[in-house]
Parts: sequence; structure tokens; C-alpha cells
Amino acid sequence: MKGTKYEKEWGRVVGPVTGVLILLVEVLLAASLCSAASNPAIPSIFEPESTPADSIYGLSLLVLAITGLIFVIVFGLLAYAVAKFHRRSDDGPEPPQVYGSNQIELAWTVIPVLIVLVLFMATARVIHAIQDARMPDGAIAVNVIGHQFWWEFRYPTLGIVTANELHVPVSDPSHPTPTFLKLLSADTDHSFWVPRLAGKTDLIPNRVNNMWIDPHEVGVYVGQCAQYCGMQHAKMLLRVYVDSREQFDQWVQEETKPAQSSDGVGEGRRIFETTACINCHTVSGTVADGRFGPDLTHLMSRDTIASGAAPNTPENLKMWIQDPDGIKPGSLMPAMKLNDHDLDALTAYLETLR
Ligand code: HEC
Ligand SMILES: [Cu+2]
Repeated sequence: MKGTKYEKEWGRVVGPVTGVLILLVEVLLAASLCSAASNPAIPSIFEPESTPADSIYGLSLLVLAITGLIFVIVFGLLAYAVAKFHRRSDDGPEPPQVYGSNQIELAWTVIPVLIVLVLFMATARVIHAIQDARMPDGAIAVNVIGHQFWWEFRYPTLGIVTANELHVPVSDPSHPTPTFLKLLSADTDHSFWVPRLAGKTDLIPNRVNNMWIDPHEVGVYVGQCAQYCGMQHAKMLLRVYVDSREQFDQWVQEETKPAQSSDGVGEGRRIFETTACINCHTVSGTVADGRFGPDLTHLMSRDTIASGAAPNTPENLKMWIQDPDGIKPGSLMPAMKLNDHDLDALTAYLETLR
């Protein structure tokens, strides 16, 4: 009869154990899906492409391993205790009660303290290595200014002003050309986060924060404002274009030219220059010198408009100028209420801003 009693008990345990196993398999599967994602549209911290992101990735693995081990041990002991000591019909007297064991108390104090110490020191090392890195010669400097709900990028040494799409050169580890970002805010708190390139750093009014990236592979890396900053926070997207050195130099050359004065769009230009547009937007070499909205001097060099909210196509441009809320409800650009003729002319002019 003994055999059947054991079988019954196993039956009770196997149910929960299978449940836990399925849960673990699911967690692992989700993790492997995240790490297998080579799609650039999925910004995964498990695919670092830059030194700060790399260090954070290493640290995350260490923390995951330690906490995972703790989870397995604690959960194993718990499952064991539940299985072995659950109430039975033939329960005898209470089990022995243990009070004031120095050994046990010492163990459960010292071991956690050691674990926390290891986690703390590993984290402090990574923070120090990232935050106290020196800006080497040849590094690119960019001032990043967070606005509701778009990003302004100013390259003080190159004389470039652009928005939402950051261009940086690829950084060969043997000849590093990192990009150092100085983070500022024009209004409220924002946070710059491109998971494959670096950790997130806030942009805070009246405060200067710094971060740097040294991307090892060319490509586009996406990110997003990671601090709730208002209505359109979710459409405050970020794109970092990591260019080869030649591509980057080419881009710099294009961006430092003043706005092209094209023929045939004089009417559109006149409409632009006599409308409130110029109070909020800059087009270098014209009367437009507003800084409330993105610099439009080289608008057409960007793939998207409105901080990644829409692809930069003529239709979207028109739709945007007519009714920004249609693309980004709550954006801080007013609907300009132009008639169809003016709108067409204006869009034709904007399309010459290469
Ligand atoms: C009151 C200020 C204001 C006025 C006036 C204004 N804009 Fe804007 N504009 C903005 C702001 C702010 C944004 C950024 C919105 C966002 O992405 O959330 C913007 C974005 C844009 C963009 C997208 C730029 C990009 O790279 O994402 C274009 C194009 C644009 N405006 C054109 C115009 C034109 C043309 C006019 C005049 C007909 C105009 N704007 C009038 C504030 C203004
Ligand atoms: Cu924001």
C-alpha cells in the first residue's frame, strides 16, 4: 500500500511543477525572441552595438544570472517544502520549533549582504567607466535639446542644426570616433534612449547631462523619449543614423550649405516667409529664424517628419501643414489654415529644401 500513497503525493506535486516548468520555458523563449531580433525596428538591449550599451549588457547578464540563481534556489526549496511538509490526514504533533539560532541568522544576513555588495560594485564599475570616460580628440560633439515633442540636434563645432534624426560616424574600436552628447531641455523632462547604443539619460531644464556613444556598425538605430513629457510623448521617436566615415563627411558637407534657392517655387517661398511659419522655424539664408520648431533648412534630408511620426512624403507634408493634429494630436504646431493653392505652393517650396 505504501507505493500508492507515494504515487498520490507525486500526483499532487507534479501538477504545480509542470506549471512552473512551462512558465520557465516561456520566459526563456521570450528572452530568446528578444535577443534574436535583428530587426532594427526592435530596439533590444540584448543586441548592443556601442561600448556603453555593451557594458550595460554585460552587467545585465551578471545581475540576471545572480538573481536567476537565487530564484531557482528559493523556488526549489519552497516547492520542496510545500511538497514534503504539506498537511496530511495523519498529521502528528507539531514539528520541532527552532528559536534563536546564531548560525542560521548569521547565514541569512551575511550571504545577502555579500550578494548586494557584488551587485553594487559591479554596477559602480560600469557607471564609472561610462560616465567618467574622457572625450578623445576626433570625437563629435552634439547638443541635444528636448522639446515637446521633438529633438533638436546642434553640432557646435560643425555648425549644423537638425532635428529628430541624429547622424554620427561609425566608430572603429581601433580608431574610436565617439559622439559626445550634451543633453538639455527647452521645456520639461525628456529622456534620450537608444537601447542598442547606450543607457537612458534624462534631459532636464536648467541642467546639463552628458552621455556618449561609439557605434560599431553602420545602420539606423531607433529609440524614443523614455520620460513621460506630455500628450505626444509616445510619438517623440528617435533615429540615429550611423554612417560610414565617407557618408558622414558627405552629410556634413550637405548640411553646412545654406538653403538652396531654387527657381520655380518663388510663390511658395513668399507664402512661407510671410506666414507665421518663420516665427517658429529657421531656414538659413532667409528671414525665417524661429527656434520653437525644427530647423527646416535641410528638411528633405530627413526620412521622417514630426519626430518619426510619419514618413517624409509630399502627401504627409501637406497633411502635416494643414492639420498637424491629424498626424500627432496635441503637437505644438498650430494648423495653419492655408487654402489649397497656397498649400500646394508652400509644399512645393519645402520640397526644395534639400
Ligand atoms: C507656433 C509655432 C509654429 C508655427 C507657426 C509653425 N510651426 Fe511647424 N512646427 C512647429 C513645431 C513645434 C513642430 C514640431 C512638432 C512635433 O514634431 O511635435 C513643427 C514641425 C513642422 C514640420 C516638420 C519638421 C520635421 O522635421 O519634423 C514642418 C515641415 C513644419 N513644421 C512646417 C511649418 C510650416 C510650413 C508652417 C507655416 C505654414 C509652420 N510649420 C508653422 C511649430 C510651428
Ligand atoms: Cu519627451
